[in-house]
Amino acid sequence: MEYFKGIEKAVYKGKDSNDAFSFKHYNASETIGNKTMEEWMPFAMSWWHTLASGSSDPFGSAAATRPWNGKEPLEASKMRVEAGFELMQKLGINYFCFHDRDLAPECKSLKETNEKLDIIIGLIEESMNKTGKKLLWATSSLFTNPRYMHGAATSPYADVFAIASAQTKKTMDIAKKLNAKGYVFWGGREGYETLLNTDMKRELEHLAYFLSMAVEYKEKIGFKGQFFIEPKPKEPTKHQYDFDAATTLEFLYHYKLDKYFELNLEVNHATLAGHTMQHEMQVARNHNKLGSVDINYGDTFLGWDTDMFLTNIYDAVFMMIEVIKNGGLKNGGFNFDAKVRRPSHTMEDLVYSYIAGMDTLAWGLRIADKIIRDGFFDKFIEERYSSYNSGIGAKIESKSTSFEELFDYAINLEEKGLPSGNQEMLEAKLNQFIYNN
Ligand code: XLS
Ligand code: NI
Ligand code: NI
Repeated sequence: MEYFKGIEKAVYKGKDSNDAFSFKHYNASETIGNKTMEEWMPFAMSWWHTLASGSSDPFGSAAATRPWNGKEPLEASKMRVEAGFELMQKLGINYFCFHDRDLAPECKSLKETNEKLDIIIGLIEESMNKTGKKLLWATSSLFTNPRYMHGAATSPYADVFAIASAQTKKTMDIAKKLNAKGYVFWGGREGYETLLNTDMKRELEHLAYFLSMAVEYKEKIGFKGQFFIEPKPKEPTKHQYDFDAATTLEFLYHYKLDKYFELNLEVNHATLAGHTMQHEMQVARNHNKLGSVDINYGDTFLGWDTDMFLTNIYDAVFMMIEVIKNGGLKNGGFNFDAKVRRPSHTMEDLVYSYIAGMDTLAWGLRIADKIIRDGFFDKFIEERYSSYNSGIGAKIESKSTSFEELFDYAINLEEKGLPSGNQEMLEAKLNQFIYNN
């Protein structure tokens, strides 16, 4: 059956095209710098937002018009596999990502759940072989089932920790079987609501032990994919332990897990943490930990994870600058952790939204490449720090001075006043790069 009826494979038609089903900027085989667009941006479809959720929210049931609505759950799961692969084909998206629980219905026992899951994994494997589509990363949903209400690896209850581990082991087996490029740990409910009932230190010890067992198991089964942690500061819990890039890195260093993990950063999570995505990406890049990106953005008027398809060109430019400077996302990709707005309920809307997101990033890539090749901002920054290139500055830079020497230097110093930061001039220049191209 055809799920996206009458929609052809989307092609690049250039920026003046009026065809909403075509790409205006994303031209997969076009070379930008030393890679094709497709190589710079390994796009991935998120199973949960695209196929599973159906646009339910806390105030209403699933509103999306989908061919599997009302079908028996396992039958609906099978239809989603077909629809997902058709969508990837039509969009020219090469990868997908899922939580175990997006794929198949959860049953009364773990055993029965796993049996149903295996049926769907079989179908996915067949479709992968047929189409050449690949699994960017898999993850376990350790937050949907009510048993995880107090956390999973940070639950105060040992049996819950055990079930979370069993579920993760199974999803890692699946990741290995499907040859996933990576595996994501997002601490869905690894956090707390109040310290009145929480032993934070103990919970963090448990979380670290859980991750170290995952590392051990990965080696045992020979799973070659990259492990990622996805930071998020809040939602669903009030305080999540993997708050942001810096907090997550500190946790990894503290528990000597840094060698095994990179970060999977999400735009809307950065905003919730009070950072820009560029800040998060630069923190990660400075530690050589910029692994993968969950691509979406948040509504500036709403304080939760709205997970919108990214259509903001400024965000795209800042992000792609980081990606180019990182030499690409070596082990990761751009996963559209994004959902259509609830009133955008049709199958066509799914296609429109992916095209909008892919095009925005592609446009951002073109501009970022021009900015970097031009060197205007890099030169400005270089010049701004040039007092560290000679004299006393060079001694500071090479860490070969002392408080005494700096005291003697400063005591007779005649302060000459400082240059401007020129922020507004720089912002106008950025606009010029964006709109004159
Ligand atoms: C939720 C997270 C989640 C992860 C995968 O906010 O973004 O979707 O990406 O569990
Ligand atoms: Ni995410
Ligand atoms: Ni999110």
